[in-house]
Amino acid sequence: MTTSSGTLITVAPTGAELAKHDVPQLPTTLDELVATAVACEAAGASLIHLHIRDAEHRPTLDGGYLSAAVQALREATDLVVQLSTGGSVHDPLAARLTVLDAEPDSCSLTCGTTNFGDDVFLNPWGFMSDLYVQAQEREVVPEFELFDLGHVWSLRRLLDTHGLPYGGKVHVDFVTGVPGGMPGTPEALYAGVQALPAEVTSWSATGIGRAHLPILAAALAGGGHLRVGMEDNIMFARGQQVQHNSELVSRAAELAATMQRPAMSTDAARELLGIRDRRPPRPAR
Ligand code: KMH
Ligand code: ZN
Repeated sequence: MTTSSGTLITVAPTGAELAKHDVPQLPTTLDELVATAVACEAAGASLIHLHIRDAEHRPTLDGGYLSAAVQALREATDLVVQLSTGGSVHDPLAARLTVLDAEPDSCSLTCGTTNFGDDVFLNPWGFMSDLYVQAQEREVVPEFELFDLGHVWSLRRLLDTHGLPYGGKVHVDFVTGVPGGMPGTPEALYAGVQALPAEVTSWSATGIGRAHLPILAAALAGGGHLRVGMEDNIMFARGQQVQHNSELVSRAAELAATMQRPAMSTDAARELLGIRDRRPPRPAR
């Protein structure tokens, strides 16, 4: 794994856990998502990790909603569009596999079951394996979500069993600080980084809640990339809620620039991740 000169900034704007009535500024409608994506791209994001909500703002895996979002974001931005296959803890495994029908550029692939607060986020081997193979067949690049150290070994098993993902790159994202997963500490993050298989070409990290800033700083210091967004953290500072995802992206981009690894372009992100270019032809913006 070589340390990249730029920083991939992923924005995860919505997630499946927060309720719109609790956090009204959470982008849940298609118009809000598109406006968020445009602002976050301008602020330095190159990849968007998407959970989609229905007309009642509830998490949905409905193919119509997912396809509409993928298409709208491709038309409005150059961002790499990644759909969550994790969904919400209540989504059945079979429905989570259908996410690929919406033809995203990338999909999340969590490498193991984890306790998730009072719930269980289910990712048995058979599901991971099916998702991996279907993503290969559909030329969708998986991002391996590692919530715990043991997930690194499940990634090893996926690579040994099925070979490299489509595009030949292996990008992982450490999701730290979920109650039940690895703690959001630099020590835990670096233990995971040190255990990564040699095939891994890049890694990013995010810290849930209070772990947001320590993990952001540790990821930058350790040569990793960044994920930010209201899916993971809604506090910008003590007593100050995030009003727009772009605030988090801007701050991450400023820190990355200070660390001499400025936010990378969407083209550089596509190359880093081995993404097939599905962008529609259009006049230069
Ligand atoms: N909502 C969590 C249960 C993913 O997007 O792949 C799972 C999650 C991971 O957010
Ligand atoms: Zn997610």
